Amino acid sequence: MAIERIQLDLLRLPYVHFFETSFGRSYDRTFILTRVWEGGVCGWGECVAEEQPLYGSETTESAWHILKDFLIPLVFKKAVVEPEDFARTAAVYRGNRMAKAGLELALWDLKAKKAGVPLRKLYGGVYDEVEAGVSCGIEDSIPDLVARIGQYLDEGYRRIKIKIKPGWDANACAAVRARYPAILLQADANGAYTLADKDVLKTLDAYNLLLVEQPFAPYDLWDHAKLQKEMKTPLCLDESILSLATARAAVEMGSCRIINIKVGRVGGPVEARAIHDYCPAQGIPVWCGGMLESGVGRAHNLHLASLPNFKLPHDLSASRRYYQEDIIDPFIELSGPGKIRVPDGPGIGVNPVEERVRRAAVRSEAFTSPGRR
Ligand code: OSB
Ligand code: MG
Repeated sequence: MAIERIQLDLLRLPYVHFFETSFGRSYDRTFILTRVWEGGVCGWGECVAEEQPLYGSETTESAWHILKDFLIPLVFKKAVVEPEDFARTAAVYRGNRMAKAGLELALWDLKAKKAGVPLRKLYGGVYDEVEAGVSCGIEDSIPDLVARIGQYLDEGYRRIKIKIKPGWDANACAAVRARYPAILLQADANGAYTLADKDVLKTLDAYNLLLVEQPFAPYDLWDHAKLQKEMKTPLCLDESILSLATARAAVEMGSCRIINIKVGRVGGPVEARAIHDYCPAQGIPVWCGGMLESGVGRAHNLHLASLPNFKLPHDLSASRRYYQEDIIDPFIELSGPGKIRVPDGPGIGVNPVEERVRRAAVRSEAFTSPGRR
């Protein structure tokens, strides 16, 4: 058998509430939805590249180009169907990990659907429910942030992450801690600091944070190691971890004590799995990060997060925390206080609604295997 057809859709979905990080504020999400067909079965994936190259170097347009001109032709030319074969074959091309992951994810959904099992079963996942968490952007004021966190706690979330940047860091942590002394709290800087800010970062030790995520730039493993030596709070790396090789370098250097795994950032589930499997023997817990995915990407994250070394609460929230009308049916919801069930049906276990996909699409293109038609 071989993949017969692949479709890309560029979608734009408005957020329920703006999302601001140290990179800036955004009001909607543009991303690529991927689909692969074999024998009438369709697998779905999502490419998490964003409109601007702020978090990572890829963009929706660079990913579209890499998918259209390199990865999709490769799938057809080599008759690749198995996701593991795709990962190996696509490795001839450097970087462009989000583009690669977008296609590999669709092949995993297809594989699980053909086998008639939830994707979690193929991965060897052990949890049928995972720990949720909500990532709170920078707000107009500290009271706004405290109020918004109160709203999420009322909805049942138990672990809160706040975005920090110079000028919105210790003050934000202090205010949130004063109001909610007992919640699970962590902070994410998205690389907004340098070693010159060491003293401010060290004051974050006072707020009993689960972790501080990515204080310095992605390539700065060495300065992260210097900071970790002087901080009690575990550092967690996100943007820095692009592969098993960078994970190993970070761990061996002492740059972090926790790793955030994002399937898009590391190039797909095969590489994510390799990092997940390497970490336990090093004493490094991992958790599943998010990229404000639609329900397709988030369902994929839920299945991945069912693997055994995902030990800390994730950036996995309900559909409505992000979007008024998620593209999937049913929506993802909290299944109990601070928990989300991994969907049970075959594959990712949620169904994109064609009509909503069409309404959100700004561009679509289908590719057919040259051997067919
Ligand atoms: O750094 O974790 C991050 C969103 C976009 C880009 C980077 C990050 C994030 C988030 C959102 O924090 C987490 C989520 O999807 O819930
Ligand atoms: Mg992060």
